[in-house]
Amino acid sequence: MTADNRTDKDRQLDEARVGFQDTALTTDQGIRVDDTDNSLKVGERGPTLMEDFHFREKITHFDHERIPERVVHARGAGAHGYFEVHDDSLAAFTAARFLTTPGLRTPVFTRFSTVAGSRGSADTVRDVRGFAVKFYTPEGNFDLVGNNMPVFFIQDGIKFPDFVHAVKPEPHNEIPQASSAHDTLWDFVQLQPETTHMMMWLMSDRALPRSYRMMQGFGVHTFRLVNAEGRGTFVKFHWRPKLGIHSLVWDETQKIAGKDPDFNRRDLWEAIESGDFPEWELGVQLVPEEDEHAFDFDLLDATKIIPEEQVPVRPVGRLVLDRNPDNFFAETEQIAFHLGNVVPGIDFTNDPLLQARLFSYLDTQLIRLGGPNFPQIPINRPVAEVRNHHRDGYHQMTIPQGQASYHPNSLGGGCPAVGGEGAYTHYQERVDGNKIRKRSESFGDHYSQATLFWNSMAGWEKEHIVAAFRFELGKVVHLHIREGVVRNLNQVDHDLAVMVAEGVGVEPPAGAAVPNHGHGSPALSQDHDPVQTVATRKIAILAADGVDAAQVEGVRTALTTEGAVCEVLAARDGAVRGAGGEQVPVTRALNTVASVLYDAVVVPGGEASVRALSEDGDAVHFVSEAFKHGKAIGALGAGAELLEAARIGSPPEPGVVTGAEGDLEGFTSAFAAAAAAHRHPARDSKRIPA
Ligand code: HDE
Repeated sequence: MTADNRTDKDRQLDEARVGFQDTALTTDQGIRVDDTDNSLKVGERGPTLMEDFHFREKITHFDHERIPERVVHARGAGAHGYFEVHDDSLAAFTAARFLTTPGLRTPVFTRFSTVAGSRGSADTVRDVRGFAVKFYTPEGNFDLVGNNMPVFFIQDGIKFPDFVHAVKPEPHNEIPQASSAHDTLWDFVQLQPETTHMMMWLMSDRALPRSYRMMQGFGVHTFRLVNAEGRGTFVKFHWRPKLGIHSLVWDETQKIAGKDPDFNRRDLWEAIESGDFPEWELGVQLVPEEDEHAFDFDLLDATKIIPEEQVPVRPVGRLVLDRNPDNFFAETEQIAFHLGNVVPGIDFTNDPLLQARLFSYLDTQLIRLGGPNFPQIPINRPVAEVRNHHRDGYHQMTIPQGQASYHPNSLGGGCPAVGGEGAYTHYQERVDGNKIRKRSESFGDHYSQATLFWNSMAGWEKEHIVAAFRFELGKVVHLHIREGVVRNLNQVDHDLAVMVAEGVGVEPPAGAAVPNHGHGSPALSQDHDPVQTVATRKIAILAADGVDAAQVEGVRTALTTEGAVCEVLAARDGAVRGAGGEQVPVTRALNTVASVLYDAVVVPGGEASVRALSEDGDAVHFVSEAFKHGKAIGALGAGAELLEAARIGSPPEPGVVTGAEGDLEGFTSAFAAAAAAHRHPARDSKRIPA
């Protein structure tokens, strides 16, 4: 971030930032320390003395370094940035200034997360991803605490502890870590059919994002916008990534979890460090209040989407993440999101999941961050002024002046004053009813939208969903649980249920429970209108001594110009010798990486190089595995021999691009197009032993 586009939040954080350049080591009391490597002892070999205050302070602080991890969404990564609205057209619907003031740059901090795994778990597990954005608006903080899937597992928040207990590692042996493939989760799922729609999303590739920068975000619930006249409009929030929506494949994710458990976190960090600032478009679906009951589902039911074909997503503004945190704990770990943080112009609905969340976030943060003053932690502080009568508590960081800490008061001149311009007023909604523990009948259909999702998938997406169900249920020990899930799936689609049943040793259902309604929503498919670009894609160039240095350079220059990130990989680090004796610098040694960490691979020519690579099991495996995962593979001239060694040269397969020695330009443009397509699922890859 350059000096002139610093946000108000950034300037505020300066007050808390501490540098260490050219400083001396001190105790917490500011006393300079003469030795931090040897404790104070009686004699050189003697016992340590209690009076060694530096030793005691150092150890005590260390002993207390850990705070509880988040009960869900413990594993996350975050970044600073800003939000800018395109125009003032939402002013008819909301009074929120950050949504209606063009030119206003609202600082944000965004945290992405997995849900089930603990803080040290791998990034690429099958899971929902959290997508939480804190907007530091001039009217106070607004938190949009969403996920990368538009629906949720349950309809009423009172079920949340049950759901989370079921998905987390099992209580007797704390197995498995960060995985839904176990008995308790699927037991809950089979008995709680409202989970069906979300389970379709979770079994789809949406649960395996290639990058946080390439996933959608959703507010999930129906919220309410309220305009200056107090008129309400229902709203669903959407985030759309500029780089398109792209996923990994399951085999790849499992391998990445070992090769680089920080894969998504690293990707976000590196993109921002290299100036490829991740960007999303905020969109809204607006529903007039009079249309509340115009749908065949309930707007208050968080297991339902509003199909985009029914209510289009209207673009609102852009979110850009352009600065990594200075300190993970101080910022990413201590940030506290809360659905209840709203600004004038945004309000809630009676969605019972939303209502429960309104209680939970503040409650959990009181224990996680150790008391009621956590809003004073730098990353949580609003840029708007904070003045109230809250006092005392652990870690009070301000020095409230004056005698009056109550309202009304005369001793403080009546201040801080209540009301006035910009004060939040709750939307006035008339509600009548008896107290009752009951689910509304309008929440009763658990299958139609699961079917809608299934019907909307491309062929390869359906294959991945079936494979995911087979994998997950294959890990479930109790047969009756597998059977229960298949029974539910037969309510979604008969073919789906049969395909899953056949893979997991369950008797396939004889006939459809209900006929498939046949409707789809094209926008739900990742195949729908995909964004195709090589920008920020990681491309491996395999080389050994004797490589054609001009080709390496030509490929690298062409792809880098289009925004790709190219790395030369060889058996050893340093450099390889080009065919003409040139030094070709190596970015990484093959033993430190793997094909799963790249989006595409190129094998340049140079006979000696290709011969050496063809005899190197790691290089051959690299190419085979990239093929298996549907990645673009390019070979120039003699490079094609490595494809033969990997058994993928012929017959021609989608996304495998070969080029003649002299046709660098034709090759790079065909290869770039293949890499931009992200993956080529229509390949015969089952035969590949990788
Ligand atoms: Fe959360 N959720 N949640 N959740 N949630 C938390 O708050 C909860 C739900 C979401 O990066 C917790 O500070 C309940 C839906 C995100 O810090 C906790 C229910 C959606 C994050 C909590 C839900 C979310 C959380 C744990 C059902 C998507 C991480 C630590 C009624 C719209 C935010 C914390 C971050 C975190 C409760 C359901 C998103 C326990 C009770 C639906 C992105 O308060």
